[in-house]
Amino acid sequence: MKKILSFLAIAAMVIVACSKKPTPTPTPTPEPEPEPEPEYVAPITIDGDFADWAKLDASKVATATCPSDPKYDALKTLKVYADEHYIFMYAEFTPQEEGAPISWDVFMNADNSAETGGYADFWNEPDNEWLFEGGLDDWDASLFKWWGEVGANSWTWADPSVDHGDDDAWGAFVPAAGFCASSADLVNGKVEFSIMREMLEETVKFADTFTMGAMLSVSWTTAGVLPCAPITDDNTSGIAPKLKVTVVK
Ligand SMILES: [Ca+2]
Ligand SMILES: [Ca+2]
Repeated sequence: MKKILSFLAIAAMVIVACSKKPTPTPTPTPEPEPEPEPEYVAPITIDGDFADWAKLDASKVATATCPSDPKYDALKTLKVYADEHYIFMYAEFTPQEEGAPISWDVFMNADNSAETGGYADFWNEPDNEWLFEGGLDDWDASLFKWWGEVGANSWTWADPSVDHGDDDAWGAFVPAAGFCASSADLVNGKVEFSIMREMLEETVKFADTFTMGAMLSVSWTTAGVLPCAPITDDNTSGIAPKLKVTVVK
């Protein structure tokens, strides 16, 4: 009888122990922390210190250099680095006096299409739908739109049916508003530029690869052009294809 009672007592203890077994609380699956968007850091600062250019991946920098026997020799080197936020340019040119009146024109076939734009002149392709123009050492440039026939070669960068002047920024499609910048060392012939894409994103549509050419003028006279080719009997104007730039993403 005592054995039976002991057995019942043990059985009761087991039942109590089993009944007291805590129900495990399910561990909530942790929500994955969203990866923060990496903050964009501009690879080039427009500050007149050109050391940042040496830090770029050279394979992603489009470069044109002046050959021997060019038609215009003042522009020696043009480098372009484009990402989704900016178009950056670096140029070396014949040293100038402080305050020299130099202008910097950039002709862009931004959409990389011959179905839009015009103005070949120094280059092979009349497909530029945009011109950025401003003073080289303070390149708060204005944006001019191609108004001519597609593929025509003329200086038709404003509505030809309207008289233009200072009061309408000479017909600029987007007058200077801080979307372009530069920092120049005229005496040593070096300059860096930027175009802020965001301020023009509704206007200028850049293809992943686009083409462009640049012209440096002193006192409104062309002094340097890149890209360019050597003058030969077959190419007396040193005309070349424009520089092909691929946007780094
Ligand atoms: Ca810099
Ligand atoms: Ca075009």
